[in-house]
Amino acid sequence: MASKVFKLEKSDPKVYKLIKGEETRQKNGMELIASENYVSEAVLEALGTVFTNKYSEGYPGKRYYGGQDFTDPLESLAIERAKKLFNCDHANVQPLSGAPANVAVYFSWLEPGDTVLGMDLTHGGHLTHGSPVTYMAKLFNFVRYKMKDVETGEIDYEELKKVAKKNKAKIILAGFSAYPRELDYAKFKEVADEVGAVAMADIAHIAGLIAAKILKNPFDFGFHVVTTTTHKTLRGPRGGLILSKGKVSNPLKSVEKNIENLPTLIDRSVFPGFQGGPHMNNIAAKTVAFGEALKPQFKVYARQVVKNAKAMAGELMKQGCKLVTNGTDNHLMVIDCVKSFGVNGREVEKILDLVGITTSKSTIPDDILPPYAPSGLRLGTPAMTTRGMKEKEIIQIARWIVEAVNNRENLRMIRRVKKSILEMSLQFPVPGISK
Ligand code: DSN
Repeated sequence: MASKVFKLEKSDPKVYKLIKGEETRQKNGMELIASENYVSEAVLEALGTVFTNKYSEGYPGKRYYGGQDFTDPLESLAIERAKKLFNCDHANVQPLSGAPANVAVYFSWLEPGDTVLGMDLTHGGHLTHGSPVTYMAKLFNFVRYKMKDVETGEIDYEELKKVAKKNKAKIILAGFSAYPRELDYAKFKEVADEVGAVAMADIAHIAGLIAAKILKNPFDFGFHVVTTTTHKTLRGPRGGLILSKGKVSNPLKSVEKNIENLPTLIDRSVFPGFQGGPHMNNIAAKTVAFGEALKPQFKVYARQVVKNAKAMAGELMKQGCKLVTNGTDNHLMVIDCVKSFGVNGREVEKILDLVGITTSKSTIPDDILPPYAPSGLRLGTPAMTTRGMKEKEIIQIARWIVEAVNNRENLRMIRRVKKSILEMSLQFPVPGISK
């Protein structure tokens, strides 16, 4: 790796300088964005290889270009590892990221105007689950479900069933990007069965926790399709993945539209339906990450992510913060900043940037403030756990967060917190970045 960067320093010093700047930013600060993580050096190495040069439209053994001696076994290995990790019949490793993965599933099963039932954005759902600002919302009819009780996070399953029946939903989508609790997959599946819909889960945030068997796997409850990104708790390169149950057949031949054929319908939807050539360097890096997630150490990591999140949530509440659902069962939590600090999430994000803690603002359930300056702030522990932090450090970080925000007008205090953050950050190196 070092020699490649050295060459870049000569050939394009401007880009080199930006890469070095980002390295320093990552090394000197703390990453608490719930959807981010640090990949291993092995994943980074696989990403920067000559596989980036190769076109491989199609699937292993069935390509539209020659020269697939090494891409075919690579993609097959990725598929096998993904199936083993998530216990399913098929894996499509080609989606470029989470949004394209979700869209490819919609196109595999829906006709224009069909209904998808997804979680409300302010209650923790994702843009691709039907936000009116997405193109998908122009094509399909997205209806929402919410939590029944924002103090516990319990979903309103009765309402969900009613809405699914009324709208003849074709996909029931369980998944989120800012919900701190476990979902009751059995209840989602029951509704899907009752209305004859596909049961789909978007596990982008919690894939690593599910692969490590720390959280429940939707496939154990009869789900048909699961989508995910590969770069969050799963700790791989940026990318998407679609997992499914059913019969796997030749993706070059069309098949009848039924639930049994979902794996093939999805393959055909990803390519040629939606995407062109897969990014084989990215698939190489995904394969390495899947291999890492299959190792016993990954289970230890994933368990610590959740322990750390619970410790952080507990300490924040002890310090007087109001958290959405009053805690967490996974890797993330959402602070109601207006109730906790009297300022919105954007302001808190900015204050924390000043001291070297990176976070992301977030809406809270039925937020009355707009998404760009919402009431909440989302925090997560996957990245700092990768750097080796345990409860002791995480509790200290929670204290610094509250200290910095409560003393935001006091420059001396802000400088002091920043110094402490830098000192602790340097004790926990980022993989792939020298000390
Ligand atoms: N942008 C991701 C997140 O932060 O949750 C989801 O796509």
